[in-house]
Amino acid sequence: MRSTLMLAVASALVATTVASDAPKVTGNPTDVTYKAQIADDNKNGVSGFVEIAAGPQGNGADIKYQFNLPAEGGPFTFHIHENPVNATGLCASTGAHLDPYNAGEKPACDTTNLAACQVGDLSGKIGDKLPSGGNTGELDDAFTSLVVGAPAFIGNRSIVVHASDKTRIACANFELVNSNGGGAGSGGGSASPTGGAGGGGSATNGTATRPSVTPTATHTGAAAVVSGSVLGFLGVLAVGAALL
Ligand SMILES: *[C@@H]1O[C@H](CO)[C@@H](O)[C@H](O)[C@H]1NC(C)=O
Ligand SMILES: *[C@@H]1O[C@H](CO)[C@@H](O)[C@H](O)[C@H]1NC(C)=O
Ligand SMILES: *[C@@H]1O[C@H](CO)[C@@H](O)[C@H](O)[C@H]1NC(C)=O
Ligand SMILES: [Cu+2]
Repeated sequence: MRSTLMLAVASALVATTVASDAPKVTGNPTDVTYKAQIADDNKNGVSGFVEIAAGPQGNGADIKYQFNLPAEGGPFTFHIHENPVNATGLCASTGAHLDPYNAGEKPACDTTNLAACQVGDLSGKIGDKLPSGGNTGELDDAFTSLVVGAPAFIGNRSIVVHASDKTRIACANFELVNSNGGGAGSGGGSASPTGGAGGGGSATNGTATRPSVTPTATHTGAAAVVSGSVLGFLGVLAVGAALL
């Protein structure tokens, strides 16, 4: 009987997370840039960054990435995850992929129908996993928001790089690196940190010292989603039990 109740509650839950296409974003502010810079001391040999600014006339976003990836463990994927890295520096703290429209991980992102992909599935949208070594690229994405408060807003979230077994091998929080033509002032000079990524992000105002990232967690985005739903499920069960 209990399992019947659980089934009923489970199907009710499933019904509440219907996927919808991501809407195209307009009105992105053209004077802000967010950057997620992998810390210099990454223990898995990952370096690089992802930088996001508005697309033309504020339509969509221009996503630039540059990674140097380790010899082993590839090919690699990278995503925008929904939460920032917390004070522990553990990439596990970033939660699941940014997926405000509930695309889910299955079916995999289809590059001919990007609106149906998880907003944060950047390597899925690119259509290729990244090989070892240097990777530089750019993605014009219609669905990424730079508007604070929007469901697909990325400014308070993070980038996670995964090995082929989905281990989270690097992560970094997005930070505002340019705003409102503060322009000539801080930061501009470091737009393309080449090679050694020296200096440790001293360009950012007041945010240069982030917790060092120690990505030891091995659970995947899928696992994070599952545990999230299980928690929700338990919550509903508790409510259900209380009603009975
Ligand atoms: C940070 O996230 C980790 C991994 O999810 C979690 O174990 C830890 O309790 C969190 N710490 C804080 C301070 O939120
Ligand atoms: C990030 O911002 C979005 C939109 O403003 C908000 O819905 C979300 O709760 C925020 N997430 C975190 C972890 O602060
Ligand atoms: C950093 O930015 C804050 C507001 O964003 C400002 O109050 C502060 O003076 C800035 N600090 C430096 C060192 O520029
Ligand atoms: Cu991910």
